Amino acid sequence: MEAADYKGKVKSSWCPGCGNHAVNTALRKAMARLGYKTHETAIVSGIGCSSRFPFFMSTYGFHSIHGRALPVAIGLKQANPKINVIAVGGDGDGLSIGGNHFIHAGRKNPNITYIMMDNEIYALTKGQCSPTSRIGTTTKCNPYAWTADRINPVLMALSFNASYVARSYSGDIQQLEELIYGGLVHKGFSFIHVISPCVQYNKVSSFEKIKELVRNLPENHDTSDRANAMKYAFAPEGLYTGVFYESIRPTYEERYQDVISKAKQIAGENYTIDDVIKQFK
Ligand SMILES: Cc1ncc(C[n+]2csc(CCOP(=O)(O)OP(=O)(O)O)c2C)c(N)n1
Ligand code: SF4
Ligand SMILES: [Mg+2]
Repeated sequence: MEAADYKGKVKSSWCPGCGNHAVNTALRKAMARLGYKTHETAIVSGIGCSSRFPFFMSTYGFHSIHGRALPVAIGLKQANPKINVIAVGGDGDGLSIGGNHFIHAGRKNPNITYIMMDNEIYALTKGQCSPTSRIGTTTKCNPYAWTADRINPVLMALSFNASYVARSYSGDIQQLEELIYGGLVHKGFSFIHVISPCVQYNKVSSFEKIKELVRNLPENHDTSDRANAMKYAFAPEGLYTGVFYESIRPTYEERYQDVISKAKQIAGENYTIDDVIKQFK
């Protein structure tokens, strides 16, 4: 497979210059390196500009409802663990309405990849502030100033022990591809936070501004040291990019198989849902 083979029939509706184009290209390149088959891969999203992603791919896709990409993706993986499941969406989708799912996905460690395209705004609905908007930001909805502190998605993912945590930005497609590739081969919940500027509604966090802020994590950064990863995630001097943290522990699907095996031992191989219902009659 070539990266171009993963392009869907639907022509991208993202604005020219939108950061999400780079994320789409980087993901397709990483998938080509791994030889992913389109019929064995599903891209799951919520609602937002970024969540239109599945339409532009030739894999299976599920454009779910706002904030619900992760539960749908986890359910899909649990039902058929052979499928490569990639959840995608925006900062609003994953940190406002879907913030709760983000926390619990990390704890459960399903073997899926989650790519968050963070443009620090609700773009689809024409520019309201999001949990990552900078304090003082003005929009049509907040003509004077945005007043809430920001969520730091990398710090958040580290705090609930997501087992692969990385950050990149849409201006560095090579790094983006490497980090997404790392997330796809990782066994467990991989989270890639992508600073992905919206050229239409966010004039504050432009490509130029983000370029000034980003810097690579030091080459000797120990990715098994979660506390140190938190220090870099928290760093006030700039936006670090690279792999912050990686650890291996049993996945949700493996733990679930354990439960099934134990239940069969206790209740017997032929115990069915009808037997369960009988108990309540
Ligand atoms: C239940 C529900 N609440 C609110 C909305 C309206 N809505 C659609 S997209 C969106 C936010 C999109 O922001 P984000 O997830 O950051 O995606 P972006 O468009 O910035 O890529 C909102 C609030 C909705 N569709 N459904
Ligand atoms: S409105 Fe912003 S986020 Fe949406 S497609 Fe255009 S540039 Fe991208
Ligand atoms: Mg957004």
